[in-house]
Amino acid sequence: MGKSKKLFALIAVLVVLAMVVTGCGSEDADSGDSGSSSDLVEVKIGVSSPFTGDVAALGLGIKNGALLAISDSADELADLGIDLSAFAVDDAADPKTGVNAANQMISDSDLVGVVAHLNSGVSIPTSAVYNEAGVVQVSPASTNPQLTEQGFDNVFRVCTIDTVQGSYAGTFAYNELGAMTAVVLDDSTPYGEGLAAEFAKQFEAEGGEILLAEKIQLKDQDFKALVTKMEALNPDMIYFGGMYTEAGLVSRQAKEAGMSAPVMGGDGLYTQQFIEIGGDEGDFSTSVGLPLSEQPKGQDFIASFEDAYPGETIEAYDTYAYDAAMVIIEAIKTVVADMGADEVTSAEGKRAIIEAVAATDYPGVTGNVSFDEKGDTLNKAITPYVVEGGAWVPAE
Ligand code: ABU
Repeated sequence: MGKSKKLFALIAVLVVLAMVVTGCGSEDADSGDSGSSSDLVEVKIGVSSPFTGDVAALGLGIKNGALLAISDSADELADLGIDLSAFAVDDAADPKTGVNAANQMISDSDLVGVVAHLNSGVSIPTSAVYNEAGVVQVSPASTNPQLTEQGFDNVFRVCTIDTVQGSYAGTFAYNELGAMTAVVLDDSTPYGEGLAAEFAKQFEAEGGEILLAEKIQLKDQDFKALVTKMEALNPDMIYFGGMYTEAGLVSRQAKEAGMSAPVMGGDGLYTQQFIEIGGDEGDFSTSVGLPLSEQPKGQDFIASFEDAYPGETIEAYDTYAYDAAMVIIEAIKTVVADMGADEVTSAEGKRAIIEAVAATDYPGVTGNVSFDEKGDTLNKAITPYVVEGGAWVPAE
């Protein structure tokens, strides 16, 4: 697709989507520019993540990435007889809202797969809905191991898991940062609890000492009592299992109280928003995969993204959402070749899409995408980052 044509198509998608999301909450959004679609088979890919709320920066990035992939592929799919569009629904990072979003998407018989969700606490309960409906779920960002341990053969993810990320962080904190003691906090979500536990296990295995382990709750804002408790223990590090809003507030309030220990967390902190909220110079995070500039097709993605979303920031999971959508799109192409366009939205076609995704061997933006028998990516790269000069930079 030519540059201006692609931009026009994407703008059309976003206009429809904006009307829909700000209006009744969700609807399908035509993302193709294939002219008359009356002779084409309508096929939809669901996209669901938080478009609103405390973690919307990462969630909107997922929407951006997935819609870009759908827009980039619309012409090629039209040539194959498919009118490809997105069905985007806000999950608000909330399990119940997420299950409603999943039910809303699967009620459309044209839907053949979903790029969903950001939060493990949403991906895990919704996976049963997608499994029952026989549609493929590819999460770009949910890293809790439980998601792919339920025996659902339709569930995949293009991000690695928190056993990999948490143990990497434990070793990095002890061996590379020289932290001997840590306070470990988590936000009581499946992601936060799991990541913090993996960090603590590895940190202790390396020889580190956990001085205190505490839970906070999502939307907590006042951490003064917790900071007083942490300050008395004088830890070398505060490890935070959770997302950037609460982590940024913990960092700010700890520094305001005079603590020098850096905050470190996982991919949930890897956004400029963490720094805007209160993350400080010398704080650390890990995130899955390689830095964007080192991703195999990262430069191409940056160029496409800047065309499509001028002035917007590329967030941690945009390229993962792009690859998640492309994996589904590649599977649709396989099914068209094997069964014909008319069969793509049949139960057999949707089953064949699941099987094609399981067999994925795709050179994505983030690297080669392929899955193990559980549906987890074989790309297990983790990168550490540090806040330096007011931005996250690789810490290696
Ligand atoms: N992996 C970061 C996004 C949060 C989650 O997995 O719940």
